[in-house]
Amino acid sequence: MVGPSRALLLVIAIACCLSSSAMNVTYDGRAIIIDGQRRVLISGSIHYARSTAEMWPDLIQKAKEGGVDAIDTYIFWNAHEPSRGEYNFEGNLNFIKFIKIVQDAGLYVVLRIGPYVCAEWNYGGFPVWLHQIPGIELRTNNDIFKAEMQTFTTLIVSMIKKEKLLAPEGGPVIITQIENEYGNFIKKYGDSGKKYIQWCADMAKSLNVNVPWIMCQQADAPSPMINTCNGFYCHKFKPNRPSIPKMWTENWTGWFKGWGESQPHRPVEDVAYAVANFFASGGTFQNYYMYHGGTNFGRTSGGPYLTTSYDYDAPLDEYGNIRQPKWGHLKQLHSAIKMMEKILTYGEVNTTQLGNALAVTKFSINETSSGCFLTNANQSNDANATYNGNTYLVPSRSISILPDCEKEVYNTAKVTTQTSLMVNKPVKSTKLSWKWHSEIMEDTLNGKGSFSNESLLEQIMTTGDASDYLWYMTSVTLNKSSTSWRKKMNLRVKTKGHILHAYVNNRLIGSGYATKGSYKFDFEQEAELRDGHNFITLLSATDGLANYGAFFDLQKAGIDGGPVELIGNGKEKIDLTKNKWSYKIGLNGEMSKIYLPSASHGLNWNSDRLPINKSMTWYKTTFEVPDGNDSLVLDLQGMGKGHAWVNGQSIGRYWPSFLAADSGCEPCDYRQKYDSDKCRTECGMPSQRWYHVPKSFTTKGPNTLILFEEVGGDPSQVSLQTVTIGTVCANVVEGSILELSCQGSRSFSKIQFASFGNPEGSCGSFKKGSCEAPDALAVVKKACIGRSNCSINVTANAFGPSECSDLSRRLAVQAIC
Ligand SMILES: *[C@@H]1O[C@H](CO)[C@@H](O)[C@H](O)[C@H]1NC(C)=O
Ligand SMILES: *[C@@H]1O[C@H](CO)[C@@H](O)[C@H](O)[C@H]1NC(C)=O
Ligand SMILES: *[C@@H]1O[C@H](CO)[C@@H](O)[C@H](O)[C@H]1NC(C)=O
Ligand SMILES: *[C@@H]1O[C@H](CO)[C@@H](O)[C@H](O)[C@H]1NC(C)=O
Ligand SMILES: *[C@@H]1O[C@H](CO)[C@@H](O)[C@H](O)[C@H]1NC(C)=O
Ligand SMILES: *[C@@H]1O[C@H](CO)[C@@H](O)[C@H](O)[C@H]1NC(C)=O
Ligand SMILES: *[C@@H]1O[C@H](CO)[C@@H](O)[C@H](O)[C@H]1NC(C)=O
Ligand SMILES: *[C@@H]1O[C@H](CO)[C@@H](O)[C@H](O)[C@H]1NC(C)=O
Ligand SMILES: *[C@@H]1O[C@H](CO)[C@@H](O)[C@H](O)[C@H]1NC(C)=O
Ligand SMILES: *[C@@H]1O[C@H](CO)[C@@H](O)[C@H](O)[C@H]1NC(C)=O
Ligand SMILES: *[C@@H]1O[C@H](CO)[C@@H](O)[C@H](O)[C@H]1NC(C)=O
Ligand SMILES: CC(=O)N[C@H]1CO[C@H](CO)[C@@H](O)[C@@H]1O
Repeated sequence: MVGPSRALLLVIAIACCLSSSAMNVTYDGRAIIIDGQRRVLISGSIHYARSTAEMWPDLIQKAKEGGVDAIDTYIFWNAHEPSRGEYNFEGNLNFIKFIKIVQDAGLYVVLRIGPYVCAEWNYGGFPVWLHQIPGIELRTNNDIFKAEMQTFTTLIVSMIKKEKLLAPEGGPVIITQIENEYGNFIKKYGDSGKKYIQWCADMAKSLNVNVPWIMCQQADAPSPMINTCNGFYCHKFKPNRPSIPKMWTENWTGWFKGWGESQPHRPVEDVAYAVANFFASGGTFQNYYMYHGGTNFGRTSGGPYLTTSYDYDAPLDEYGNIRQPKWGHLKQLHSAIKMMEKILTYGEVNTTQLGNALAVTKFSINETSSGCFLTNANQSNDANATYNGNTYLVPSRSISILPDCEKEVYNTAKVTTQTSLMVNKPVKSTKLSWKWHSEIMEDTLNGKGSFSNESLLEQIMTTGDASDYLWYMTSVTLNKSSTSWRKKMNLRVKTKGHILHAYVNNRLIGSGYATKGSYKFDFEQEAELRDGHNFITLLSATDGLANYGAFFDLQKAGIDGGPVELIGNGKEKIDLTKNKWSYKIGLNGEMSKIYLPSASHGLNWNSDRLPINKSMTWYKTTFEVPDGNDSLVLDLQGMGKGHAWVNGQSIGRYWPSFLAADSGCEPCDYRQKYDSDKCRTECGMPSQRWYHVPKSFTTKGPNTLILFEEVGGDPSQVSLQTVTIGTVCANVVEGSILELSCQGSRSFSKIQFASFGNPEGSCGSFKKGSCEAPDALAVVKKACIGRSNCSINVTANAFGPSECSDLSRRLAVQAIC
């Protein structure tokens, strides 16, 4: 065996000591200070549990290339401690490994321990067993809760200390967070809330992490906790003491989505404006929430009624692909801001109003070292700003960055990054062949449960969230000679949600769920009864537990107290509320894990006459994965509501039959102040049609896909698809360098449009303007066809003579990868 060479050893030694050199992280009123230097820090949220461990290196690398300095993540308590004292830090819950990958990439980590995290995550990250401890009250001055919170927080801190992941020990963790957005509701918790937040601060401090602790949305955060801002805009935010920096922990790059909602988008011009405005107004740390949103695998989505996709319209899409122009336009912004790091953190600031909502903000250290932001806050008018003898075109509601107060290197509304349109393509030769199996319900439809109670129980307390499903069963006996109206009565159920299926005498009579804005609803449906014994079986399902709001943890689910009544003849009533009720938690198929490929071997799956629109049915098929690196998705159009597994691993709940409302998709203008209802697309479409299948869930050989369909669907419409880059567009002004890329292995195959002059329209609908140079198409073809990326210097003489010399000329290109 040959030992490593001396040179190699030297390299290893350097690598070791560079990556493990201790850092001193403090702060003052201006910025986070690392080793004595005030810093401008750009951070991006990537939640390890919302992707797979195999995806992490690529996501983090793309974040780094996007100009991010730090990765921010929450810690998900209920994922790590599913039962009290039983921990799971494996697979995509191995947050230590995640932090080490971030460290290896040379980035910092912002660790938001919470352990309440909100995050549209099931129950805000709390384990449901916490709620079941007698005497406990969550997020308030309750000793039982505080003891549990301290135990878990201490465990996490001890794990990162053991691995020397805190900055002073040579690790990447520079900031830690306790609690989360408690300030939004502290008043509701009264005096106990104040005591609790003081306790949080003291407890956190006692953990001696020796990096700054933050509390977001907590105006009264006790020293030394730094209060930080969350929101779409944070330029007006002021920290609660002059000795702490202005930090923005959640800048929402987009928004999350509920079942039945259209697709949210936040225009990149608006994100960039908000970020530039934040730095122009003295901010020095900002985090994108999310930089990569990812997927709520399993039953991890919060709720009720939040989709499995947590894409968030983030710079990296759900599958980890670069979303353009968002990623690239923000990358350019980061580089412009970074050019001014010293000036922004040490300079004096002076803002001068130029009229008409136009202003210049100048940061200067001395006569020769200064940087400027030119802000046009006017929402309707572009402006020619004259400053220091130069004129700058500042579009409506945008900010230009002049790192030397002279040369504009960036404007938030002048997007020069390419637009990439992703396309989903069915994988050829994957006609799926299905087998099926009905959920076995002989027990529950005949009233046989596993325990009983005299009252209608609350669902979450009863199931401990071991399953989405709880069966409520009772019976009613009709006397012989019942009058005819007694044979047709309406079953009426008052439920706290989230979904209800009602069976009478083995027959499904109907289903219901709450419409937008609520989770409670009343169910009423006609039921046919018979003389003698009648079985009433109600299946209640949750769809993600509440994660946000004061006392969200007390939000109830299920039939909880009812009433459950039979109404006949308009007014006659049989009240079943006080009946003896029998219960069963979960589905038989779920409890026997028939979604595991191994477990399903022994089962007698039917392969004949594939049932369509049949509720409570398991479907099974196999598929092969195509070669290549394109993301894989399942198109579940045609299915109703249920859950999907690939090779036994959950890819989440599905509900494509839940359509978004038809209205609310008005054209989007970045100049109007953004809120999450603006800039929606896909109105009237399934709120989630495509479901991510991570590559690491699949193998080379046949893969097993199992669906549990709750309400009825048509699996013959299901297909496996790849997500790849389709059309790429760009529209840049003369004097720029046009860069186009297929963002992967593919090459440009076709240039659909190229015009240098005054082209009109946008990606997908470009048109020639009144004039153009003759050679544009030929030049672009020559530069790009057959290449995976190309760059063109957009100058007048590159494209031949043109008659539009007195216009400001642009090159518009549309190409196919
Ligand atoms: C860390 O930096 C602060 C101020 O920047 C300084 O007061 C302190 O002594 C430093 N601590 C160490 C351990 O170097
Ligand atoms: C701020 O800038 C304006 C315009 O350049 C100048 O008149 C003013 O004196 C400056 N104020 C300070 C405090 O430097
Ligand atoms: C925006 O510009 C228009 C046209 O110059 C002007 O009428 C309007 O008052 C400006 N708005 C603001 C907020 O300055
Ligand atoms: C101005 O500040 C910069 C940055 O701190 C420094 O490099 C430069 O020497 C200073 N110039 C003068 C004239 O003081
Ligand atoms: C800015 O100046 C240019 C060149 O003089 C002119 O063409 C353009 O219309 C002006 N734009 C605005 C908004 O005033
Ligand atoms: C019924 O449920 C309640 C609430 O969980 C419980 O306190 C009670 O002991 C139960 N009754 C029986 C007979 O199990
Ligand atoms: C059936 O008759 C019995 C005895 O008369 C009575 O107690 C019971 O309430 C009746 N059931 C219904 C559903 O009316
Ligand atoms: C299944 O249900 C859908 C929606 O209710 C309906 O449009 C479709 O015709 C049904 N298909 C079959 C085969 O019954
Ligand atoms: C897939 O990606 C890997 C790593 O980026 C690369 O080495 C490989 O060539 C790619 N394969 C294909 C088929 O594009
Ligand atoms: C651009 O393509 C060339 C080959 O055509 C390749 O060597 C280079 O790595 C690519 N650059 C990027 C950023 O993808
Ligand atoms: C682009 O072309 C201009 C004019 O010919 C030239 O001055 C400039 O250096 C070129 N830029 C690059 C990156 O090639
Ligand atoms: C106040 C508010 O809306 N907070 C939200 C901020 O964004 C995070 C992540 O999307 C949510 O968890 C909070 O509810």
